[in-house]
Amino acid sequence: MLIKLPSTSDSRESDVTPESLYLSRRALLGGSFAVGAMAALPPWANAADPSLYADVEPGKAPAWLADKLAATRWQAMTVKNEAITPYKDATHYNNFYEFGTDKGDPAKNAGSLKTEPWSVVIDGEVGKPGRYALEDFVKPHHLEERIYRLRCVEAWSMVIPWIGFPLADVLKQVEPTSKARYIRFETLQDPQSMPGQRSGFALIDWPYVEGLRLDEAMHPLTILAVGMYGRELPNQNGAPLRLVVPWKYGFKGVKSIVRISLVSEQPSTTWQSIAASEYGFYANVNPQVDHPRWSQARERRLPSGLFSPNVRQTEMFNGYAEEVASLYAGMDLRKDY
Ligand SMILES: Nc1nc2c(c(=O)[nH]1)N[C@H]1C(S)=C(S)[C@@H](COP(=O)(O)O)O[C@H]1N2
Ligand SMILES: [Mo]
Repeated sequence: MLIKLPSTSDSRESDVTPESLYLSRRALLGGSFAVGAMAALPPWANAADPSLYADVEPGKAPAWLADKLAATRWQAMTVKNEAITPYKDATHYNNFYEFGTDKGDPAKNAGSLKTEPWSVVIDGEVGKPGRYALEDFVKPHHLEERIYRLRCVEAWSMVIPWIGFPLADVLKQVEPTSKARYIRFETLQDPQSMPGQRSGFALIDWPYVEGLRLDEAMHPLTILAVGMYGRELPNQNGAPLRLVVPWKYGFKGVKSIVRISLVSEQPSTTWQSIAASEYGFYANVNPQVDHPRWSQARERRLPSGLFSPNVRQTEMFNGYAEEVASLYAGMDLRKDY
């Protein structure tokens, strides 16, 4: 993203799912389910059937995950009056530089990522450090569907139905010490399966690292995702475990996590260390603070094409200001971008 300006999309117009179509599909589905605690549910949101996502490629989750996915609390949170981005776009327009820098590269190349077995290390300032098999790591948590906006710093956006659980639930279990003030995440480093780590794209000092302040990590909107569109995560979207922080630019959402460390100092993160003047640690979506090379006031909502660019105003904190603005009370968001 350092080297690319926002460009017109390579998505096809035929991919467009008009919102009216999506909503009517939804209205056809009956049933009832528990009301989400975080947001009032829209009247059509009474369905709990992942088959409502059109054109989703069937997944092949391991049995333990398939069982958990089936028991997801659907639409625990949603986005009102905005269509979900078609699965095709969400899985073929990606940033995952470990698999190449073109938007289509991750879909083409991420098949080489081996997600089983997978383990996650928890270390640093915690009472209960350890290495967990993914199954044991996910097992204690009830999965929820969280439909969130995703706003990339490159000024495009999507609406994605993630499936995951609050990061706060994990943190409470591992018992951060009083010295823990930040959390640091690391992506897998495996040049054998990740061609981008072998290539000459030397800007990135692998592995990809991201971080949050502890209160941001504990916020109920912050989740670890294991699925999307009713199925497990496709490799190109960060299987088998990725971070989703909906009020921040997409690059905070580190993929294919192998290590979570509680630390006392603000970690040095991948994009910040490449270009600190362009990509900050906070990276809160903010239409008033432009990127040095382009405006952040607007965004292209995918799918978008030359003839229907689908441009919309970017919202403060990506539309989650009511929930998260208090985390930044008294801070100068121009300085702490
Ligand atoms: N490990 C890793 N995580 C990453 C990236 C990456 O290149 N490597 N790209 C980030 C960026 S810039 C964005 S916008 C989102 C894109 O997520 P998506 O492809 O699932 O839409 O992933 C983020 N997580
Ligand atoms: Mo991004």
